[in-house]
Amino acid sequence: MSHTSRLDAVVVGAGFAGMYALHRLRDRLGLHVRALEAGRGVGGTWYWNRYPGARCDSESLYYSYSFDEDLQSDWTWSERYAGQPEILAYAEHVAERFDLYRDITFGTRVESAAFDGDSGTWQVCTDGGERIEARYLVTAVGCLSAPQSPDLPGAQDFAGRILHTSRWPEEGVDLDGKRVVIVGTGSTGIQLTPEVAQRAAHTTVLQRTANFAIPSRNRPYAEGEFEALRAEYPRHRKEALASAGGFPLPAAPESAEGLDEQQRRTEMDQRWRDGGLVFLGAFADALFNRTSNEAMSEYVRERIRETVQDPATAELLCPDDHPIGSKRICVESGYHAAFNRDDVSLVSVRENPVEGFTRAGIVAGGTEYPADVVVMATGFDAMTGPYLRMDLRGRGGVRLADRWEQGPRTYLGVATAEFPNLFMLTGPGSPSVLGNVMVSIEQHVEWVSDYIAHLEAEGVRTTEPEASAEQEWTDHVAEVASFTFYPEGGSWYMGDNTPGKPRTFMPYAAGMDVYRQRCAEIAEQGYPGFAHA
Ligand code: NA7
Repeated sequence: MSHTSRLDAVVVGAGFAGMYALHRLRDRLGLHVRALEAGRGVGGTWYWNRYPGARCDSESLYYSYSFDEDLQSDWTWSERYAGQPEILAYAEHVAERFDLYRDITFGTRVESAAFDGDSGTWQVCTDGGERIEARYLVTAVGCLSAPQSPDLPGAQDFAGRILHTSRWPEEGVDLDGKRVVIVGTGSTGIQLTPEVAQRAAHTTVLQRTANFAIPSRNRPYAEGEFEALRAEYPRHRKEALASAGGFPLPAAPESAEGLDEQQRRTEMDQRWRDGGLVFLGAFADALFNRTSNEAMSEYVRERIRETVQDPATAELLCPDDHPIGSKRICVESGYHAAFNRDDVSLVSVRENPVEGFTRAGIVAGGTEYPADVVVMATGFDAMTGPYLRMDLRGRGGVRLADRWEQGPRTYLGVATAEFPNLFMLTGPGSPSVLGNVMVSIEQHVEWVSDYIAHLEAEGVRTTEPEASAEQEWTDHVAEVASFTFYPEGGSWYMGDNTPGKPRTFMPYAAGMDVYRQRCAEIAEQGYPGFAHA
């Protein structure tokens, strides 16, 4: 039976963005707030992505909330790059510590939300039949939360199990002695493969595009090591805030141009030894200078050839169709080396696409690959997917799907015209996915909640971006991307991985530091670009 609840704000999602938004709006602003979460627990990405090997590619030191001194000084990370169980435990710890559970409704998906102009409220409908009326709608739906798999015929005939990595069962999957086929070699497939290889009788990886992957150099912190780092949190946090990607990079030469072979090599060796995403910072112009980018791309290919014993397999693993960094760079722990095992094979499906299932396995290019388990590590309808899978309607019933038909349009990535009092956290047009998302999340939540406090204080009933401000920001996001190699990537950043999706670069590529500064100026100037009613 349906009933209507009345709130000040609905937060959609209880991942790191939703949890902090709930805390801030409820405990700082004193609003009546509830978070609605499709999962049965908090953690968002880290709740859903339980596949073996799931791990953060931002360092633990920077991948946590900084807003509460006691919280950050109490929590101890055990590894340089935290794994999914530890991050999920952290999310649960935060939820308990800030008493968030009492205002989160789990197992509840928002099916639609429509703005009612007469009452100036959002009418939110859930799959449980609940209707909620709220003045503010805050979407904390994540950027990579709408999983996608190719629509392949024959799935119902397949005798084995088909899994998507982001819907990995909580109780785990028995892979021991099984024949496993993995489809997809993005960050997820690259993390998953060495873990599966250790357990399966045979692992077959179906690769459409070879990706650049940098060794993580993950390791447990030595005794006292994290405590020593933690003691310097003020400095680390400050450096993270001042950086473009939400974590500091060692100083780098401006360009590979002008450096001789040995100098280039020294820079890249150092970063290769450090591991992780810092490799991309070897030359400051890596994302817009061909010489720098090609030097780095070739360096990675050389390392792959050194690691992988079979030359044909090594060549297949060498990315050759996009500049390094134009697709999200991957961080690996034993991925390339896994192909030295006799029980792991790599198949290129670039020319021989995956076609469908038979009773015994999966077929690509006319060849059947027998399997007990097929894992789709095929990614997400990124950034806009979570929005467009809800039926969102703004003023006068306008559909978000129609407004965004040619690609997402936002002002600062947090709001979109004709959708009053809708605030998006890590929305398209924000820099969140181009680095350490935690830093973006805190900035978004604080900026949005400060803005809501301002609206409340001024007695403003509704706000939405002016069409011209939205246009300017949308053009600016595209223009910044056009100076980089990002549009060449064939990536989820561009919507390339989702059939029928318009091709636009969705994140803001000027850097989190630049973005933060711009948002701060807008707040200081009294929020120009927003129309208040
Ligand atoms: P990604 O990075 O989108 O990777 C998905 C992979 O799946 C990628 O290798 C795709 O190849 C491949 N794919 C997708 N559809 C197919 C079909 N039909 N056939 C063969 N291969 C296919 O998703 P991830 O989950 O790995 O990572 C997402 C983000 O999470 C990551 O960037 C980090 O930020 C964390 P393609 O490259 O499109 O040719």
